[in-house]
Order: sequence, then C-alpha cells, then structure tokens
Amino acid sequence: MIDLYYWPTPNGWKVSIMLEECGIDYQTIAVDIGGGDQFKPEFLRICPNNRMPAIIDHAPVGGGKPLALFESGAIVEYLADKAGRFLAAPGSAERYRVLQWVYWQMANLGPMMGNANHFKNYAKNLTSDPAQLEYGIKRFVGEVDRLCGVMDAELGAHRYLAGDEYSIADIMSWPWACLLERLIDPSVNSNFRHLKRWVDEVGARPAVQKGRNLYKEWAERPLTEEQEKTRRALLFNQTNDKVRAAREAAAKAAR
Ligand SMILES: N[C@@H](CCC(=O)N[C@@H](CS)C(=O)NCC(=O)O)C(=O)O
Repeated sequence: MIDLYYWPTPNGWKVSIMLEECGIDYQTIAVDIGGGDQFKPEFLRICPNNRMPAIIDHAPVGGGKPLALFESGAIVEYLADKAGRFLAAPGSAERYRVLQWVYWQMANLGPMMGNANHFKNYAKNLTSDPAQLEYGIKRFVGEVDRLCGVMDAELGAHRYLAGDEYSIADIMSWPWACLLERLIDPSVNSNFRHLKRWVDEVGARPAVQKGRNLYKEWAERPLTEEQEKTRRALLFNQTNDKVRAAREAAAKAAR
C-alpha cells in the first residue's frame, strides 16, 4: 500500500495518474497547500521542500523499512520501476530516451508553466504595477510557447513524446500540457496541432481521467475573497526565515 500526499494540481496528478495506470493500491492524504498543510511537521519529515506530491511506500522495492519520496519525477520513476511499466529497464537506450523527457518536463515545462500561470492568473492580486505583470507574462508565456513548439515537433514525428510507446514522459508532461489553453491564446494554440492531438489522445485514457479527477472537488470548493487572500499570502510569500520555524518544529517532533 502506498500513501499518496496530494492536492489536485498538475504535479499531484502526475503521481495519481501513474498509480492509476499501474493499478497500484494507494490511499490519498490531503495536503491542502493553501491551508498550510505542507508546513506541518509530519509532512516536512517526508518532504523537506514543503511541496506536494510525496509518497510513502510501505512495501518498497528491495524490501526494508517504508520508503518516503518527494519530487514528482523521482516518484514516478520509482513507481515505473516498481510496477515494471512505462519505462524500460536500466541499461537499455530506450530508458534514457524516456528519462531525458522526464527531466525536460521537470526543469522546463512544469516550472515555466507554473511561472506563466503565476503572472497571468495570480500576480494581478499581488502587485499593482502593470510593468511587473507585463514583463513576467512576456518572459514566461514566451518560454511556454517555445516549449510547446518543441513538443509539437516531436509529436509530429511520433505518436508519443519519447517515441512510439506511451511512457512516463507522457504521464509527466500531460498534466501541465492539458492546461495550456489557460495560458496561450487558443488561436495561437491551434498552431500546435500535433500537441493537441496528443493531449486529446492521452486525456482519453481511463487511468488519466481517474488520476486527473482525483478529489478535484477539494480545489473547487467555493472560497470567500478573504479566504482566497489568506491562501495567496501563504503560497506566495515564502522565504527561508518563514519556512525555518516549521522545519525546526518538524526536527524537534522527530527527536
Ligand atoms: N518539483 C516539484 C514541484 C512540486 C510543487 O511545486 N508543488 C506545489 C503544488 S503544484 C506545492 O506543493 N506548492 C505548495 C507551496 O507552494 O507552498 C515536484 O515536481 O514534485
């Protein structure tokens, strides 16, 4: 049994989709990131980076004590090896063809889309300086546009991101790519026809739909303007000194 520490966001969906695709037994533990669950000592012991997703595998590969993991890329790669699905075994070139796209997603598509989304959809509530918004949008939406071109070219050449087989490269990238229309004007987006074909095809898989919809109601409950404001203040105001107190409490609780 795997404990999945989760909130319904693209990084969370990568792991819920992978668990569904592999048919691995799991139970979901809510990490309400707007409510501050990521700073709780019990969560920081699993993920010192105060970000979900994270997992605990109570029957880890190779046996031994329960294994706690954070970072969606590391988790999905681990689950692929555990299940023997969607990633070739170590030593084969095929594995590294897939992993290069996994790391590409972790370092490029996810962070750039996260930042573009921040400037397009959140920052207007956090700054009244239009120049700041404009620069952030130009920089990050521009990068997202470039990255879409990279994917589109690849998906024009083969069915899936890393070749002709569905792999964890698709599982990692789809949760972000399915949100593209929130960032890029649909008329521009229509240039990316291969990407759109892949988003639709992967999105039609039952396991993808199940993982994508896991507890989606948590993120859809109605909040007052005041509650939204408190949640934004918590999410977008994190510096080392603010996080240190929570980390120290977690270390103390572990002793
Ligand atoms: N690189 C990390 C990113 C995880 C991440 O940024 N998670 C966000 C939600 S999508 C989070 O937990 N945010 C909480 C916060 O900002 O305090 C991964 O892929 O696991």
